[in-house]
Amino acid sequence: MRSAQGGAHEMGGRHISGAERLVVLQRLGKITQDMLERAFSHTRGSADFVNITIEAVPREIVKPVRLLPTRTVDVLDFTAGRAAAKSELLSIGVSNQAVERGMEQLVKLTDSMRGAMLVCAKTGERLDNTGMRGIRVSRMDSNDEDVLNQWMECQGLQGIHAREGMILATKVVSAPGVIAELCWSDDPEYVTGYVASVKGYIRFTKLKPYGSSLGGRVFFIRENSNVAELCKYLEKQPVLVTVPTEGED
Ligand code: WAQ
Ligand code: MG
Ligand code: MG
Ligand code: MG
Repeated sequence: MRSAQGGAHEMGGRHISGAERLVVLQRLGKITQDMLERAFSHTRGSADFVNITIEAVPREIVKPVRLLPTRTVDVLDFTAGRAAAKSELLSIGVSNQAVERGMEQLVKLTDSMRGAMLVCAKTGERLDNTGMRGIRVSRMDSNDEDVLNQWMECQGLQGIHAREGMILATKVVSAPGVIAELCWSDDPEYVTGYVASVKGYIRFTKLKPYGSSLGGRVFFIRENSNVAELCKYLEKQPVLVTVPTEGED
């Protein structure tokens, strides 16, 4: 689902929200209904354009991927949060120049993108050519909603933002060539963001000022990656995120 205000995205409408699920046929009605409600009662404003696309996915091509381990870092304010996020990115192996340029490209956005920016983890150069649209990751979900809810409760996590963030980040980090992701929401009330990599999903309690409608995502990509292959994986490869059961993690 993608929704906008002031007409469709491609007609210059302002991005309101998006969501993607991977579910069994029986849940389609309920989930479509939930998506509609979300589009019309979003904190970024009410949508006047909604596009819902439904496609069948052959079960054989669905790839299971284990949920990233999660940790939360409490920070005083967004300045401290961004500094801590930068340190985390450096420790993962993103170059200093790429961290600075990647963060700068996110901070200087004046409007919401629908998708993410692909940025070279060495030079910080933008690698996709989708401008303000960005690359939208799709076809991912948890393999068992109840198990995920239980797991989140045990971790002291709650809410749709964390849930969707973890699922998206787990798929993104599993993609060929992705080294790390940096994200904060464009929903004005949601200030917690994260850095994800094979090391885990690291949440920082503040990565932007409260009330700001500016957010986005940067995927840091290994130098010389095949960008077309990567985009195909991010946009098309169905992924079901599995929650580690006791004794496994
Ligand atoms: N694919 C690529 N980029 C996306 C996608 C997607 N499926 N969904 C959102 N984005 C980009 C896009 O530029 C949005 O404007 C931006 O990210 C923010 O999206 O508590 O809610 O859905 O664990 O507002 C982080 C959760 C929540 C932290 C992030 O982002 C936590 C969030 P939002
Ligand atoms: Mg979202
Ligand atoms: Mg990877
Ligand atoms: Mg949003």
